[in-house]
Amino acid sequence: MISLKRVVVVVCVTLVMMVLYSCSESASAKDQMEQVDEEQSDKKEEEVDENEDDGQEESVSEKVDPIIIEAETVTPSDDRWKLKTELLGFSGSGYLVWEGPELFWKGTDNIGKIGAVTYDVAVKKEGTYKVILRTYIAKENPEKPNTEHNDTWLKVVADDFYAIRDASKIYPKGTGKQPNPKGENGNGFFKAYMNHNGAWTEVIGTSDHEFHTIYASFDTPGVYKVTIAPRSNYHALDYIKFVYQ
Ligand SMILES: [Ca+2]
Repeated sequence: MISLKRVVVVVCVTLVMMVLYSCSESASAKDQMEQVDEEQSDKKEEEVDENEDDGQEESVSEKVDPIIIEAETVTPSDDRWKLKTELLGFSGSGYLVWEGPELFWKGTDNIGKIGAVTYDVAVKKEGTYKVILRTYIAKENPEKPNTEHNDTWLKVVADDFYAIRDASKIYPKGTGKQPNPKGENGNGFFKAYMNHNGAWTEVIGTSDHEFHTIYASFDTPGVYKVTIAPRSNYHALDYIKFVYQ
């Protein structure tokens, strides 16, 4: 006859084994779930890493920030340049407007000799940059709303300073290079003009009736000079911008 004590021992041992097996199975299932979670997590991290890699590659090899020089950061020596803030939408702390006489210099050799303002341009990466002026026709002319008060003399001291329209490449007189633009130019200055009334615009080009886009190329990083000088009066200048090509 089996003693009660023996029955109790057997039952207890059986129960302990069942609990242990259950725990083992549970632990195993938990391990598997954790493994799945880790794999999914790893996959997500890989996806994130790939995205980050894409961004880093672009930022290192492709992205060169535009260089922006606010016109008002230099105080012109000629006080006929006025610092203004009336035309909303300007950048920085304002813009410059020439309120002296118009200086077209037709048939003379005086381009850039009155009212010139020179700025430093810090070029961190060598290469070619599109040169833009952000400007505004700041005086209404109902008969010629887009072709008056719309140009400024512009010179960049660079390894190459030129303008392009399709296959045409031109240089300002005074650089020793040809061909030259149509209309006035000289002493290394282009006539930089736009034809957009009523808004700030970054569109700027040169050569009369055959708009050429202006570029400057720098062979090495360094600090270069860009000079603007008044041509039309009331051609408001917000900033000069160099856009890496
Ligand atoms: Ca400005």
